Amino acid sequence: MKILHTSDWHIGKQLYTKKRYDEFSQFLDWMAETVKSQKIDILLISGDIFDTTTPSNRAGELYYNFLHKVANDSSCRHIVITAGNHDSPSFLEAPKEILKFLNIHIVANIDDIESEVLKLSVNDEEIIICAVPYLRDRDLRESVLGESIEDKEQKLIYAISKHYQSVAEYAKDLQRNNEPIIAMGHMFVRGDSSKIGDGVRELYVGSLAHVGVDIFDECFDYVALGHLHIPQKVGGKENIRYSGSPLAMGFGEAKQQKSVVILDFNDKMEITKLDIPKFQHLKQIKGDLNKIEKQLKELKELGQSTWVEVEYNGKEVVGNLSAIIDDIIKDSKIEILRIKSKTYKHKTLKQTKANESLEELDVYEVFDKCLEYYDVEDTQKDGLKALYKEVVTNIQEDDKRAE
Ligand SMILES: [Mn+2]
Repeated sequence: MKILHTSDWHIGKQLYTKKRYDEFSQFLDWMAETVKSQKIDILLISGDIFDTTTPSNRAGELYYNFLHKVANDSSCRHIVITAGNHDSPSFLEAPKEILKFLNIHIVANIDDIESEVLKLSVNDEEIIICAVPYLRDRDLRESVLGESIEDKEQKLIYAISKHYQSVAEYAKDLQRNNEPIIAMGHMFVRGDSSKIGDGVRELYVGSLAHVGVDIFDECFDYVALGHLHIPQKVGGKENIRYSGSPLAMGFGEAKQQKSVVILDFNDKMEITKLDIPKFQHLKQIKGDLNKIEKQLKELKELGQSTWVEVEYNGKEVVGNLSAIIDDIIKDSKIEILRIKSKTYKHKTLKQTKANESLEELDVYEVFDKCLEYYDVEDTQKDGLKALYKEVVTNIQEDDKRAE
């Protein structure tokens, strides 16, 4: 039996104002082809299928076409999809009953343990999948007025580990012939190899509990995690992994080799990583004017279609930076998606370039500007930023589709 583990597709994700449907479409074709050529029996997608709780029609179309293609034209017997923190549980679950006919199993809510634990058969073999979606604080426990952030986090960690324990017990009860058990999850699990600066951590983890790798029962042969975008094992364990996102979700991820995990259950489980091709070159260029010019010229020589983010950090103020850059990249396949300037940022709250708009700033940058505007003391900034992050996360998690 062969299983493919992937996560964090974020279909519909834009880079600044640039839409990426071509890339998503090429990736989904690659994925459908891989499922077929690798003779995958079960496909596991551990959350964050879509980038927002209200995906566009185009994003939805890509997703359903993919599901149809795999269900219709491959050896794949089952697809198991769980919701991540970016997904709308009600949007994912709306077609649940009809998708069941195609052996596509959607778990986005934690109604009861029974619906999270699936016993799937492939030919004459069986396997148990504990399809645990992203666990929201409000789904797990009642909040208590006046509790501190630390209190809240401690209780959440306890509730998450209790949930995984009940799922494990239920799975063990279902076991008849020592069938393998796989758990899925979408969360931040503390281990040694998680790197700071993987993008996700700073953006979303602020208000997510950091559970330890010990919450997973020994009965799990493999834990298929989603949420972090860098492929990695957790706590040095071969069988507890983040598959990582298939596309670079920001310029910070441009250098990473993206991959999926393939599990082959014969006598014992074999784990391999399969690299995903890059469908669009992204490049982050940083430095003073000289460095930026040099790197852009080198990139132009390569002649590849490349999307670029430029970060100017020279000392002197260059008023016509974007004109200089436009001149260098003239007649090339380079597109500049954004020019950031550290130099200006700290000097003024005015627009850093003429066409900078609120749309191009992310919500955190707007808040930073606000803190500067009101001359907030440095000592207060971190606390305020943490609270702000929590508010933003709660808004992102609000299920706009539910009603
Ligand atoms: Mn996530």
